[in-house]
Amino acid sequence: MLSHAEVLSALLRRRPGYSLPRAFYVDPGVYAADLEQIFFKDWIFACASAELPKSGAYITLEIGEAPVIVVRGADGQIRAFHNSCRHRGSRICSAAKGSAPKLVCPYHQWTYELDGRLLYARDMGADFDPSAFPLKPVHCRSAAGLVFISLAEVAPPFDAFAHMAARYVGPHGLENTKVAHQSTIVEKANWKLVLENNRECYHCSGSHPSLCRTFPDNPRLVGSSASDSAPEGRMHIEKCEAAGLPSAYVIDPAEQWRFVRIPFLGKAVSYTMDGKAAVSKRIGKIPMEDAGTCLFFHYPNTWNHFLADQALLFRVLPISPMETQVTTTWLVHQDAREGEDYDLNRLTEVWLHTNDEDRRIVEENQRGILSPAYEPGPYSELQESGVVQFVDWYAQSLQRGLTGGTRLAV
Ligand code: 3BY
Ligand code: FES
Ligand code: FE
Repeated sequence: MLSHAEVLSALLRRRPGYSLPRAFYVDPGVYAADLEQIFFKDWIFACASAELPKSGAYITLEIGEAPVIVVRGADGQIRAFHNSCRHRGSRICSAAKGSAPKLVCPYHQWTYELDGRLLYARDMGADFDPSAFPLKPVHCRSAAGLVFISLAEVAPPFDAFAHMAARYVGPHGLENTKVAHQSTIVEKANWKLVLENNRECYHCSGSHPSLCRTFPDNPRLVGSSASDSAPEGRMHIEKCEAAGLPSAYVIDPAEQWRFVRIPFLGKAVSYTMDGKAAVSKRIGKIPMEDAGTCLFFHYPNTWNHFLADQALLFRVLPISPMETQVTTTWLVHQDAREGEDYDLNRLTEVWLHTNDEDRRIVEENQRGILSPAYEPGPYSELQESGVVQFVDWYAQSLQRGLTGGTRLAV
């Protein structure tokens, strides 16, 4: 297990433009540094606000070993708390999601309001002051219906991102959607292999027959940068912007997040086997069926697709150095009726296949990296510039964290 100093030294010695040395994908010391410097500090995508439709609706997630509960209060506000009772520390909610009028600890029934205040604790004596034992809050912000949390003492800035999310995602009206389906899988691979795989389509033609019916695997379209985009991408952006939909490639100055709207192949309008819409009711205020897909990532743990008829949200959470949980959520208009406005199988089949294909790919990637023969290999400049961008962001973030805040050039 590498020490922090050894992780830093390995970072400084890495070869840019090449995959990372083995330790970054397998070592518990690197994993601990990833959690401490990235997952415990940054904004982490938790859920859609549509997953918490009413007061008392909650979801739980674990960031490393930190269990968190995200819950909608009686006042409609979404808040996040450490999912650890102020009595003797028991987890309060164990289900992945649910609904409860109060948060009741299963151990000795200490009972909390949805805003975290301790309401009731039996037989604690006359001088017991419940107000001294509220649930510990976790920073929680929503942007265009996407809920992010941060375990940092002082949360990083959020406003610039929220502003851009309002422009690009706002028109998709996520607040007026509902969950049509959610799938959670565990991939036996380091979380960075899951992200790296997502940031390229070099593998798409060889692995994703269903996705490739509608999704262009042209690297100049997939939105790695603004400058070298393909003509059909530029035309699509012009058409959508003229219709009032922000679509041009935009990336955070720190390169943590990016938005861009790209077209589907040919006449396709959605991720279905025949390319036709999966849901007859469009979401939000999308003015046309062929708006393509708005691609959004926010490191370290989410990428998303916003279409005219659905939104697809992906949440990545590390479980251990070589295990990662991936949750996919399909959102459709809240008034869309299953069986009438959409068929669940048609809506989900392409990405259920694609996720399983990606799981196999990254698991094989992990197995091969465990080989004593593994050494970092070169990324394709044309096909894998998105991977280079992610790995550089990761290296800078980790380096900054390990050196106490100084951002060093990669
Ligand atoms: O999931 C993504 O965002 C991209 C598009 C399809 C596969 N992957 C490269
Ligand atoms: Fe929660 Fe005792 S640990 S009530
Ligand atoms: Fe893939």
